Amino acid sequence: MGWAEMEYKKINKIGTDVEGYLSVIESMKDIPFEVKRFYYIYGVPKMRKRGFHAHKKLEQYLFAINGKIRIYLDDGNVKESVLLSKPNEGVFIHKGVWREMEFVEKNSILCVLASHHYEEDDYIRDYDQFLDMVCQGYWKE
Ligand code: T46
Repeated sequence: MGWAEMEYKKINKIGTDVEGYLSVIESMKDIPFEVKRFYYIYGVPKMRKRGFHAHKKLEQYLFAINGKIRIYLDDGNVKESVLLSKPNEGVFIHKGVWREMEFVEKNSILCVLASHHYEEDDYIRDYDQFLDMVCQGYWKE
């Protein structure tokens, strides 16, 4: 199991096939940050990719409430992918990770819990700039 898959996280699932299920995610319990923003991405054509960026400080938890979405992650050294295919599984993405999201099935819906409000200045949308920042140790603690 690689680093990206280690960030793969099952969400609890309460209920049965008879009455249906309820899943819950609580800040600072199930995910290691206070949620400041929630957004969702939908209506994306099949096999279309989005993302192509990293974040300076933003941390996020992604889950597919419907359909199948492959998340490609790259920390500048290691590349991995995780398929989100159930409403009760998600992936935590640290700051400093390049991401691409491929909408494998039509009608897939990607939900995102985010640690900060929207700031365009937090985005690194140039891959070479991202690699330079990794080399310079921008995200080293
Ligand atoms: C990420 C992946 C998983 C806003 O105005 N407010 C927001 O909160 C967001 C997220 C986006 N926007 C605007 C900015 C762009 O004009 O919506 C437009 C589409 O955003 P973007 O091209 O960044 O969308 P994705 O799907 O490539 O990336 C999004 C998030 O932006 C990003 O933080 O990690 O989902």
